[in-house]
Amino acid sequence: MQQHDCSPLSDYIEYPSAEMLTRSLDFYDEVKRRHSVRSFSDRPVDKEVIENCLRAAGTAPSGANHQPWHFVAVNSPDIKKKIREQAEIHERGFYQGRAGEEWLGALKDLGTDANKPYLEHAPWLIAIFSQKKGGTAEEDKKTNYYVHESVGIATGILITALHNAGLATLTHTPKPMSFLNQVCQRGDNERAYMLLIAGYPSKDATVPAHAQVKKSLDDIATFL
Ligand code: IYR
Repeated sequence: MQQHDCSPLSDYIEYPSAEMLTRSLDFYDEVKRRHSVRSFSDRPVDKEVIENCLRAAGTAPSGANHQPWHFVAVNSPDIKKKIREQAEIHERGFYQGRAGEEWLGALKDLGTDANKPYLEHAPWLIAIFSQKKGGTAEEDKKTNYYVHESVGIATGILITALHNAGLATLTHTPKPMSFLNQVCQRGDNERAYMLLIAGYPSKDATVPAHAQVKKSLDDIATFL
């Protein structure tokens, strides 16, 4: 290995193999209770919880450790209203034809439509931005690598951290999403990647039957 500054891996924890097995199963049991929710309560959620979940997301591996992401956590009712207005304009275009028949057919079992009341009801909207350039310091203009993969991993950790904290989430990708740059005051060096809705589910929240059908291990994995 090339000479580089480093320190010992001091926070690694090895579990006895029986514990490793139970931990792997416990984690599966925990994450399989995560469902995308489309009906949120307006109950407030502490900013500190969101901050900790964002810290967790920020630990994600990334190309050359450039951490090519920025998260805008929106709690302001005014900004949430603006996001809802813009998103619904785009969603109406999508559902009224832009999506095409095949795509709309694929969404039928989820029961989605252009109305997005949760964008105002939920306490937190987290707009996730990716950065094509940046490097490790804000002012750097270095090329970032594997940006999509890196931001995707960070988003996955964020969703898992929010679920672990006891919050429901929904991934939302209105198309186009560029209005988020303007509403969230992010420059054109950043690209809106996803909008994550987070909060308590409403009492009458449901999970579509279609969303509960997960492929079996045999379907998703091969061991060689
Ligand atoms: N963005 C739209 C449509 C939509 C698309 C996919 I792919 C989904 O899995 C769910 C919805 C909406 O939010 O309604």
